[in-house]
Amino acid sequence: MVKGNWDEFILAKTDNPTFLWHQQRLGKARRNYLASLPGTIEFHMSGKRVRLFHASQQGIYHRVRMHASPDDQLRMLSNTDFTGYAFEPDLVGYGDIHRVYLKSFQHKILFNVGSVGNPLDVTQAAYAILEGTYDSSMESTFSIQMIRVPYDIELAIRQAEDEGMPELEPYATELRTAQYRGSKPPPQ
Ligand SMILES: [Mn+2]
Repeated sequence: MVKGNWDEFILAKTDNPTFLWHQQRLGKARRNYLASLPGTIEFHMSGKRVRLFHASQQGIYHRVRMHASPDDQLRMLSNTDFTGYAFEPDLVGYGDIHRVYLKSFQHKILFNVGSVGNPLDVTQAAYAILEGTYDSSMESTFSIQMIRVPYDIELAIRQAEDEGMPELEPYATELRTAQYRGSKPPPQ
């Protein structure tokens, strides 16, 4: 697991009743766990150098969208003070935007794993599986699977309602429509 923007937001000292509700629900042990998460994870797999982070090479709050310029997307594979300079990734995987995509560049790949609990492209949970020889610098077969899983969205909404989760309506609408509460309808 890597640290995301909400993992940090949710830990901040606050008077906001929604944040306080979530902090209380998480409890101390989980909050400590979130605070301990790394910003990046790096490993070799089948001869590829893989880096994972939440939002971008700049940090957990710097967002790079699916339709960002190719230059901005290619920069996702560069090194910064946030990523450190010891590793030069061939592949970068990230989250943050809740939309699945994969983009190939010369010798490099950028992919987004989407979101399990709040997908904003298709109303199905999303995740990726990287398959290859872990911790190996030797070139061999490698794959990235993008997986979509239909699930009982109405049950998830009912459970949140039963627990008294604040701001239920926008959450329910996001789960039902895969459309972010802050965004305009997508172009047809
Ligand atoms: Mn995020």
